[in-house]
Amino acid sequence: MKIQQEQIRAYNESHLVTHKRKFDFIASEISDLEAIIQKLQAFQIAIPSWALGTGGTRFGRFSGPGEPATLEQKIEDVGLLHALNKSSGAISLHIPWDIPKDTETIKSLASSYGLVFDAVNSNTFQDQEGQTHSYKYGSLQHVNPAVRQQAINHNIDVIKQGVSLGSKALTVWLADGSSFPGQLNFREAFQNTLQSLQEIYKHLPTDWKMFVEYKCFEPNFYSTTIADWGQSLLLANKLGDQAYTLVDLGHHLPNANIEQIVSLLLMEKKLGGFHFNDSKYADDDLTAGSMKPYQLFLIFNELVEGMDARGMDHAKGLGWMIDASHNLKDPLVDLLQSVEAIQLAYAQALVVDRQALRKAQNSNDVVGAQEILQEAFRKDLRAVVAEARLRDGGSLNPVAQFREMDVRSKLTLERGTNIKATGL
Ligand code: AOS
Ligand code: ZN
Ligand code: ZN
Repeated sequence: MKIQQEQIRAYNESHLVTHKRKFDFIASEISDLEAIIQKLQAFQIAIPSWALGTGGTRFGRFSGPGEPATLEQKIEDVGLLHALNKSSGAISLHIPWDIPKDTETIKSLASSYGLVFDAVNSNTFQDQEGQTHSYKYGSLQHVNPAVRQQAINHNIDVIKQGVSLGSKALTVWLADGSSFPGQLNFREAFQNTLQSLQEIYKHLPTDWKMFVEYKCFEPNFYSTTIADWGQSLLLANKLGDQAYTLVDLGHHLPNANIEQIVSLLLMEKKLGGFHFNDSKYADDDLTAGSMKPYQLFLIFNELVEGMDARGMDHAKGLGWMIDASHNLKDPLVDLLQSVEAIQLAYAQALVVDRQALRKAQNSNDVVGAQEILQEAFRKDLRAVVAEARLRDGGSLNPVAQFREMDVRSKLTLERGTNIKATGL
């Protein structure tokens, strides 16, 4: 199904008076609001193809109705999100969960919804049917060179698929590591991983990036071979200018200061991008901003500050992606909530009085600095984000409109129930 522009216009029409009242109020409090709205309009966040169906946990999976079963339907789903929020204009594919049979048809389907293809993701954390070697004991780190070669070949294949789709980046996330002390020679595992990545790197087109994702634990419980930003940065530095660190917000040990990590990676020109999500415990993959909205704001505060300092285009400089898993909520509604939360954090970071903050920092005014940040964080900027959407032809309230239109029931009528989407 497609959401018609007329349906969005009609919805907005009936909510315009309330919106205007809220917007005019907040507008009177913010200087250079027009520039902020334009930045919000330009900002796009990629939707992961694996988050469009119900993920499940290791204890079970409860299918949701009307889930997408094919790549075409996943693209249709992202098209629905983008029609409503005008900020989800890209999709990130996971191969081999998504294999485009006919790239040209897939590309034109995507562009009919105004979508492009963001980073492609390789998968060497599962065995695929017909595969010669198993990844049970790792992939790019494996003690057996033949297994490493198989994983390298897969990544090269993913790059090729990505090139034909118009992607510009490869995201490598490895489950490689060990679950018991003594199982692995850390140094050898790291060096094998580096050499394997170097081989893959040679096959990157010159206008491509390689994102090296890190994760502190899981599925391995003793060591992960790329466990933290230090290890990822070490690899990215050794690989070269096209390699970057990817920060997934859920991949840190408890209470890690992610905003500081972000700031330093940006300083080193090694921040590739994000997998946005939120968590209470570990890699919970919950809705962005649902647990620690202040942290999300502080991360954006560093991004705006660091990118402005280097004259980077906020909208284009990094890979902005969501990585989420849904068990309870409708995946599409949850993704709308995530995008909204990310945009809100970005908007809040844009209204920080940077000059005053610099002044407070340089005069060791601890209270002043805190007040400046919290002043921005506590502003209700929802109407500003809504205004940016409105100007782009999106819905004033994507979540409410999705529910009001009962989009899921319509998808269920078309697709049926009890579908197992490929992927998580
Ligand atoms: C896994 O924990 C990572 O977040 C990866 O980004 C992974 O590829 C993605 O979650 C899909 O499995
Ligand atoms: Zn991730
Ligand atoms: Zn993860």
